[in-house]
Amino acid sequence: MRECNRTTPIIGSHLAPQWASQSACLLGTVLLVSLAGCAGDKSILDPAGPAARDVRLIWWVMLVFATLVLIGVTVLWLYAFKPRNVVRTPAQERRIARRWIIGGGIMLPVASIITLLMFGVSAGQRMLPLPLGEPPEVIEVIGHQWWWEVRYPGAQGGEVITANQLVMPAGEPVDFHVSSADVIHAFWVPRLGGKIDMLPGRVNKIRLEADEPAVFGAQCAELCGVGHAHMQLHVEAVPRREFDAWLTARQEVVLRELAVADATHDGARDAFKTHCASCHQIAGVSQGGIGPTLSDVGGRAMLGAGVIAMEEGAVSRWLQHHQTLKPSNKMPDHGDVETDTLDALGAWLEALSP
Ligand code: HEC
Ligand SMILES: [Cu+2]
Repeated sequence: MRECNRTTPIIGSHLAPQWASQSACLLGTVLLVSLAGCAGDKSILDPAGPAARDVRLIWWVMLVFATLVLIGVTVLWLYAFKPRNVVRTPAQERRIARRWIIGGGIMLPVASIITLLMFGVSAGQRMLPLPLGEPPEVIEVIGHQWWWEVRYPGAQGGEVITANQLVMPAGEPVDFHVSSADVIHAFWVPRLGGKIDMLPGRVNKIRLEADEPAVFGAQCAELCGVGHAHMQLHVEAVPRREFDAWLTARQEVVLRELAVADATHDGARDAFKTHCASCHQIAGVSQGGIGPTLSDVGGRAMLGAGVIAMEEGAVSRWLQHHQTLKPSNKMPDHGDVETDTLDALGAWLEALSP
């Protein structure tokens, strides 16, 4: 930062006021900081699938194009200030003005937009769920304030429903059918492709593919209320065989068995029926549909749509502090439930891991 405060002339010694060097430094700092966004599990600049590579190409094309336009406009703007001693007739003035309007105001934007459209349309085409020889896996994602419901209607042995985690097969296209249970959300896995709006009462479709098994970050990309920033989704692409096994482990019959098998959790199950069953579904125990299903909650990587990592004691911690961890989320505070009961509930729910 010391460098930044020096009044090093940048443009030309007598022309460079202090603000010029300072703004250059500020710009440099902003650019450096934004470079930090180039890596990581939510970076569009680090694509992990065909659709995302198209998005990155558009990003670079637009960056280069916009930079050229900026330079061009700046040069013209400086040129306009050049002192000159020409006298023109009003007719000449009008002709020059007309040229600028037609060239700079009509032809330049039309050419720019057509060039960008050529890239945009071909990239968009690739994300469309067009018919394929072999129909792809369909995964339904439904946005809720502020969590994700994920359904696998094509699973062998019956539909599988989970929440706040998305497991998909790697190395093959997957069609995502997205919608919303309340307000508008947007489904976005930056390393796999473009975002798509999740609208109540409508199903939007996007085709994404992960080249290889990996874990990706995803984020709701449409401001949907106070919990919007805390609406993240853990996405995991796994080999096809692992994916099928994962689904089999989440069949209703398996989950039912899991939920009622262990007699040491009888107390927790009863407490659940009293305090939680109206909002949460657990196979074989309850049918509540307001909050995320908890049938397989112990197997999730994160709780609260990305708020805390799942580890021993995490569910109990969530139950006691969820309004601090994720302010204003739609689960009521459990201040009226004894801490011991919440601990017992936590231990039972963590055991629900197929
Ligand atoms: C009024 C409805 C309601 C009641 C009652 C309720 N919950 Fe919730 N619960 C929710 C909602 C909504 C969420 C999602 C919060 C979020 O992440 O924004 C949630 C989230 C959770 C989660 C996190 C799941 C995940 O994948 O992130 C757990 C665990 C949980 N609830 C357990 C319980 C337990 C145990 C009880 C009873 C003591 C309970 N809930 C009572 C509505 C409710
Ligand atoms: Cu949102």
